[in-house]
Amino acid sequence: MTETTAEQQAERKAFYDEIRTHNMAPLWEVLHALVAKEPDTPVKPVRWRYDEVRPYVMSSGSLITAKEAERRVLILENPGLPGQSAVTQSLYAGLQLILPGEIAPCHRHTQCALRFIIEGDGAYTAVDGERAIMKEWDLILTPSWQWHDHGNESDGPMVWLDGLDIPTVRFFDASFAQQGNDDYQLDRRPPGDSRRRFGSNMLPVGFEKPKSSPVFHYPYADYRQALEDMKDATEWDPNLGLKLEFINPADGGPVMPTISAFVQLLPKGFSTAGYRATDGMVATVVEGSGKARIGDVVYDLKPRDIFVVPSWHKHVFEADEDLVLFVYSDKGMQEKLGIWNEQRNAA
Ligand code: GTQ
Repeated sequence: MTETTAEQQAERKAFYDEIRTHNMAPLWEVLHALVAKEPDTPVKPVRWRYDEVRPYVMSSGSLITAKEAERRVLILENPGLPGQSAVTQSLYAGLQLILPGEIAPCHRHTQCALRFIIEGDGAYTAVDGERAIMKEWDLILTPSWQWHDHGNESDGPMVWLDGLDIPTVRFFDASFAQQGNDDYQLDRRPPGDSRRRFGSNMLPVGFEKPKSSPVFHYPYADYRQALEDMKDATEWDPNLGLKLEFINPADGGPVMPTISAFVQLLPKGFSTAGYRATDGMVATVVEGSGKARIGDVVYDLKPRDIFVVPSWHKHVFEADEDLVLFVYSDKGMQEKLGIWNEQRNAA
């Protein structure tokens, strides 16, 4: 180690001040923070208990209409990223409420979105002229630049988890958005049309491969059955239990370029080996109960609770009963960029 004298320090500081006026800065002062030995995220583990936040979601219903708000959503903000409307560095999460008889008017944007239904049954999201009637635990996609509106013709409130790539699109300064001329779109295809066309693992020859999955509705009944069927036939992955990815059938890749979505089953009594990966995850409990240990933090888990596992945070999931989690992350985006990493069996 060479010693720096007070004189040298003063000389350097004067130099830094001088070059600052030319919008320059010395790399050597920040090199190791910029090019970190391993991920060092400001994102914090956090958990929202649904029982605690539901009253606020419901109260928002009497503050403003869905139509006036355009989207009546309470943002789930990571406490490590205050004021940024971000749940991880790349992703956004929110709880959207739509009451009986309400509509959330038609718009489109470059941001990709997924909806994961937390409560209620029978409201719809229309995507490019096709309605998906949503049930509890269904996954709905509204890919980049597709017209979408939501409406509730059921007789109860509907609440869903919105997962968007808002921070990613902001990072690239690539946001465009438009309002529809009308509040809702005309039905151009019957409900279920996309699933019937594209959900059988077949595509028309010559079909131009879409960037996002053309199957924009993944009903719980179907994917839950897939988990159940694989449960008996599968060797459990010690790190992941049984984790399935929702895919774009056109290329086997993530459902949307910026957002990957998964469902994970851990059988009663199962405890995962310590695991970490560079994709920070947002998870919600669908069924069962158990614990998530994320570093030193322990969350007991109940259905509808939502929690964040930040990038490169060692975590263990324990299932007290068969535990089903829905998870979304930026894994596919990182893989595309060649920077995704994992550590299995992390002590
Ligand atoms: O439903 O289109 O939570 O545009 C944030 C932005 C939902 C939506 C959000 C949006 C939407």
